[in-house]
Amino acid sequence: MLSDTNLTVVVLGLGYIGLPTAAIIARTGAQVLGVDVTESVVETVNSGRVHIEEVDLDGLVSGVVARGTLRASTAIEPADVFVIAVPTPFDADHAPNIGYVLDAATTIASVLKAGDTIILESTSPVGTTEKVRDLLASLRPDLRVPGKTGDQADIAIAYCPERVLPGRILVELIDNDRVIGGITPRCARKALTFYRRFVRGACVTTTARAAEMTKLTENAFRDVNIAFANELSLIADTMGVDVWEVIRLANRHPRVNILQPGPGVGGHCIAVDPWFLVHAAPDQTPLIRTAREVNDGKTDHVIAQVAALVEASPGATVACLGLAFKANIDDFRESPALKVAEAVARQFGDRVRIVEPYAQTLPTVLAETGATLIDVDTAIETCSIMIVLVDHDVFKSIPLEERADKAVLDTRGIWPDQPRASGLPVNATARLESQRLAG
Ligand code: SAJ
Repeated sequence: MLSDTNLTVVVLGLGYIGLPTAAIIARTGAQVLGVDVTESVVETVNSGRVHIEEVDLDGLVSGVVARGTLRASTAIEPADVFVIAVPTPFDADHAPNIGYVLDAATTIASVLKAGDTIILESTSPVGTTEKVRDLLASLRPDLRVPGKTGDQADIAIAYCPERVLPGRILVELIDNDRVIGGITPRCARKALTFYRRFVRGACVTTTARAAEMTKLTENAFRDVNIAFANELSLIADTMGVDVWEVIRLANRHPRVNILQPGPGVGGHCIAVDPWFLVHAAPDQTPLIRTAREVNDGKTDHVIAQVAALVEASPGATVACLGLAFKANIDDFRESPALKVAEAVARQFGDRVRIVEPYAQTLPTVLAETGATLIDVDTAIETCSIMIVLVDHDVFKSIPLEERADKAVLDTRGIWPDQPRASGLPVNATARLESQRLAG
């Protein structure tokens, strides 16, 4: 890994990817400025603290801020390298919204100079990096942009998607292989030099369009495979078979590797990015679209299962275990657990208790439903129905004797030993004793 303490870097967007990336680059000795539109984020970072939960990030940020290699601001400054790590959400019709990327490029244009490198990391529809190039060309006609003027260009522009897993971001930012797509091969080589400062994994160069599609492909692959597992869980319910056992057994085949069913797919990537492909090629994406629908449909299916369970036990209190989109993180974006909890709380109000060790208060959507936030011990003491929505370690460790008499809907398969009642979906592992529960 190379180091050059004279290098100046601006990272635009201090979120789940931008802040860890900025901190890791700052650790190499480069002078890093993190730019964010939210004043409170800038203040938090400048005081050496973090606004997001991620393993070891707090120590790293406080260290580089104390050393003076990381600062934050709402205003951009000139730099050698600009890294764009802003959100790319989708609109109501699933059309990708690259407005924040184009805003970031506009901001960069105001300080851009010959010799600079611009790297887009945000998950983006194919062609976005070229749009950034075109925007910069129109805003800065004094600079020669790549791919428009033969081999000669004053700036380099590349696309390099992140592929880190929340909870392992600092490790994976360094160890994962990176795909670096240049507008031209020269742009790719320029970006490669930058990533070699802090990436231990292989850095593979390609075109910007191929790199953009690679990122979308990775997440669509995962979504389609989770949809397969979720579809299996519905089939297994119909057949009266334990889906987790079937998957465990099928995975003993040397070339079968089925993922896990759950209450649906959440997070800001896998539940979102496949739509970028569907939107761009609607006639060529029946499989990817169906996978999205299967995974979203699984959430509706779980909501109906929970409603049936709660309705069958008048007066019983129900604990929803978890709101996060996956285990052991505090991220609730696109979370199927949150959607289930919200639907159940809207229907059953103050009979609903929420257990989420990663939340200090209830999210707004739950705040006025009558549901309350309690800890796991109180849930064990007071709730006769338990809905497992997230496989947090703290839930996995609840022994059978503390839950044997509960009616359980385990959407994550964390309690394979839970006794179950006849008449309920086998994969709900639910034990329904409505008379006693009602009492
Ligand atoms: N899930 C299942 N069953 C599984 C695996 C996951 O239901 O077998 C669910 C999770 O519970 C969660 C959702 O899918 O709701 C997504 O979780 P995840 O762990 O698959 O992915 P993310 O969103 O945390 O991170 C993903 C990763 N992408 C891939 O694995 C292809 C990560 O490497 C990417 O960097 C990240 O998306 C991103 O930013 O795109």
